[in-house]
Amino acid sequence: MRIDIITVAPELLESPFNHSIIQRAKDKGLAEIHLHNLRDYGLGNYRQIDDYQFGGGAGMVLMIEPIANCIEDLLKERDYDEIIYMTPDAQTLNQSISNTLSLKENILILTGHYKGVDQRIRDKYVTLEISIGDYVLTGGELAAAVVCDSIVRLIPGVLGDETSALTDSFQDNLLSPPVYTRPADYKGMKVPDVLLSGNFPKIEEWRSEKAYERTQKIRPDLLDE
Ligand code: 6GU
Repeated sequence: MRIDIITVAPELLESPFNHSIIQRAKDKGLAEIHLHNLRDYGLGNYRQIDDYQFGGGAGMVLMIEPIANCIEDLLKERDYDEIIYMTPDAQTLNQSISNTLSLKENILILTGHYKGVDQRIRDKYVTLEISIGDYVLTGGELAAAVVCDSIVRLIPGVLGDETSALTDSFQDNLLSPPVYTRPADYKGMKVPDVLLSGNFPKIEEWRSEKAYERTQKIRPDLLDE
C-alpha cells in the first residue's frame, strides 16, 4: 500500500511514522508513506496557502489553487483508490472503514487546518471524508496519523501475530475482555482461576462473557448495531 499525505505541517507526521507499527510496515516493504508539504505549492513570493473566507467570519481557509496543483501533480504519477479529506465535519472513523481502506493500493489523504479547505476541493477531488471523533483538533495531521495506524496494522504481515488484529476490540463490535500476565498473584490480587486452568473452551467462554459484560457496561450502543 502507498499512502500520500498533503499537509501544512509535515513535521507533525514524521515522528509517528518513524516509530511503531508504521515503521515496521515500511521496513517490511508492506507500506510506503509520502508526505507532501502544501507550502511548496503556495502562491507568490510568500507562498500563500490560505486566505480570508468570502462572506466574512473568523479563521482562514486553505485556498483552492495550491491544493489543486498539488493533487494534480500527484495524479500525474498514479490514480488513487480513495482521496480522503480529514475534517471534523464528516462521518466518524470506525473499524469497518479501516478494514475497507486496508485493502486499497493507493490512498491520498488531505489534512485541513484553520477553517478547513475551500469547498470546491471537496466537491472536485475528495471521495471520502473522515473525522476521528466529536472534538476539534488544531489540524487534521494527528487525525491522519490515527487513520494510517489503524489501516496499516491490518495489512497482512504487518503485525507479528497474524491473529491479533482479528481479535481486537471492535472487530466483532465488542470491547476486548480483560487480560493478565505474570505474576498470577500480585500482593493478593489474583488472576481469575479459569485463565490458569488450561481448559481452552472454558477460557474462550469466559472471555466472551467478559467482553459482553464490558461492552454492556461501557458501550451499550455497540450492541444495538
Ligand atoms: Cl479529521 N480534523 C480536525 N481538525 N479535528 C478533528 C478531526 C479532524 N477529527 C476529529 N476532530
